[in-house]
Amino acid sequence: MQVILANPRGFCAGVVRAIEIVERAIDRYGAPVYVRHEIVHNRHVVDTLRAKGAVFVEELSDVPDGAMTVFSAHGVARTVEEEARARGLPVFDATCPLVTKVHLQGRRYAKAGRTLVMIGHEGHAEVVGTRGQVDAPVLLVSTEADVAALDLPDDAPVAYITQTTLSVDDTKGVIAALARRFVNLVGPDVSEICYATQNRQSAVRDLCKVADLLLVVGSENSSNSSRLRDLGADEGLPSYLVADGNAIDPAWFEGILRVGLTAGASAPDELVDSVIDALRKLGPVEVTQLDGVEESLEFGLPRELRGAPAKAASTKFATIGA
Ligand code: 0CN
Ligand code: SF4
Repeated sequence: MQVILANPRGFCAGVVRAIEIVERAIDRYGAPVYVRHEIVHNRHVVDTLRAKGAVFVEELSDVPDGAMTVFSAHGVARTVEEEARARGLPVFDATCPLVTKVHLQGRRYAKAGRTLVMIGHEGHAEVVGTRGQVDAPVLLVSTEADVAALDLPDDAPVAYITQTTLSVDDTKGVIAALARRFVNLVGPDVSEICYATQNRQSAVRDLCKVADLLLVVGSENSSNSSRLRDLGADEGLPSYLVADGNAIDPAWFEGILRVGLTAGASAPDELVDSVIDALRKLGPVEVTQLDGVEESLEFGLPRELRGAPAKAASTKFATIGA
């Protein structure tokens, strides 16, 4: 069997920064460090950080007074920031700068008097956070049909913003539907939203041309990882989202010669390795990698956490519980 790796794949700059914030906070201030929501949507990352002293909670009310607190990469609503401030909690904000950029866009458009439409998935942490960062109603659409159903006059001044981890193609379709309906529409170009989402999806499209089956390493609740799996399915390949090598079902590979393998932005390389190891148990495997865009973007850490790397920073995300 040939295993062909997509390029780029796996960790993006926002995920690297978010994980490093938790590791360095534990290293500098000691455990426990409370993290509001999964720092990134990957069970192995969460389990590994938990083993080092991170405590994951969904609400700030579960954080004891005075405890060091981290906001996840997906961002939080202003009410959460205000609650933390009112309680005097020491906070490191691991919101990805590209998510913060969307918050700022939303506020700017609302200030200019435009009705805001967010393209995203109801209930996703980033969508909840972004809608809660704008002091104005933010209408939510996921599909072109949702655009048709918006209760707004066609000549209303409208602006759109988007969740960062959507299908780039679907988003283009929804933006086109907005543009067909609203004569006075502004919003960012899809290419400005998130380089990592865009690059991982283009890499999977290339991969689908040379593979018979697609494996995406990532957690079920990871939006960007799920979109990679969807893309494979749309391209007509049997496509599976797998947490790690243990999730491989040998029956999937009967008659398959070329396995395309990628990983979502929140999935550690070690999990990709565990999938390759699992495939080797089925028979001889040759691993190759496609050429792809080189990524060099890095996001700076909060001032208090800069300097020498945390002792823990080189952690390998072992497949805990595997
Ligand atoms: O899997 P993630 O934690 O988040 P989603 O893809 O579900 O949004 O990946 C990091 C992306 C961010 C923010
Ligand atoms: Fe930031 Fe994009 Fe990574 Fe999300 S996927 S953390 S927006 S770089």
